[in-house]
Amino acid sequence: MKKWMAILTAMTMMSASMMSVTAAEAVQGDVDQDGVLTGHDAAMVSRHLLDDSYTLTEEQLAFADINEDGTVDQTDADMLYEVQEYHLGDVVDGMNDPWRPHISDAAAILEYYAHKAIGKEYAFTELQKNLADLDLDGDADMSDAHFALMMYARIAASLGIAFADEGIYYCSSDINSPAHLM
Ligand SMILES: [Ca+2]
Ligand SMILES: [Ca+2]
Ligand SMILES: [Ca+2]
Ligand SMILES: [Ca+2]
Repeated sequence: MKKWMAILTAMTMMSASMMSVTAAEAVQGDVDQDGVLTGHDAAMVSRHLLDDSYTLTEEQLAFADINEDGTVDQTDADMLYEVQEYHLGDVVDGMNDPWRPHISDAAAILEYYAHKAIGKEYAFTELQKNLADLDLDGDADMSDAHFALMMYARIAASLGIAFADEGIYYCSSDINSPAHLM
């Protein structure tokens, strides 16, 4: 009987410690739940605030409140952008300061898309898949590669990604959007 109690107690303690590990791993601000605070998280919050056609889920909103003041607003988007470890589109090789994908990032997105199109695996991590999803539609494909190339071209022409300076951390092909990029 004592032995059973000991085993039960050990099991209870084990599951309790497993639960606390899970809780500790949940990082506030990690909206896409890939374990890293990135430009993708900042872009999701930014777009939620500025684009009526885009809404975060209740669970995502709970993570979006990075300063934990009970509301999700521009302060959260700005803070997330400040603390991000990787910029949106920076899928490979760094080169991410200021915010810009390099041509190697666009190439990696295209390779990922090409492999997926013919049903082959391509070794992108969850983090890379999120960073590759520049248009925030949940998948990395041609339109994301297009955005990455456009950003690269703008930087090459010294045009910059102006709207990032105005607290807008996503890009859009919608001509009426404040984040319009073409
Ligand atoms: Ca994240
Ligand atoms: Ca907040
Ligand atoms: Ca890069
Ligand atoms: Ca996409």
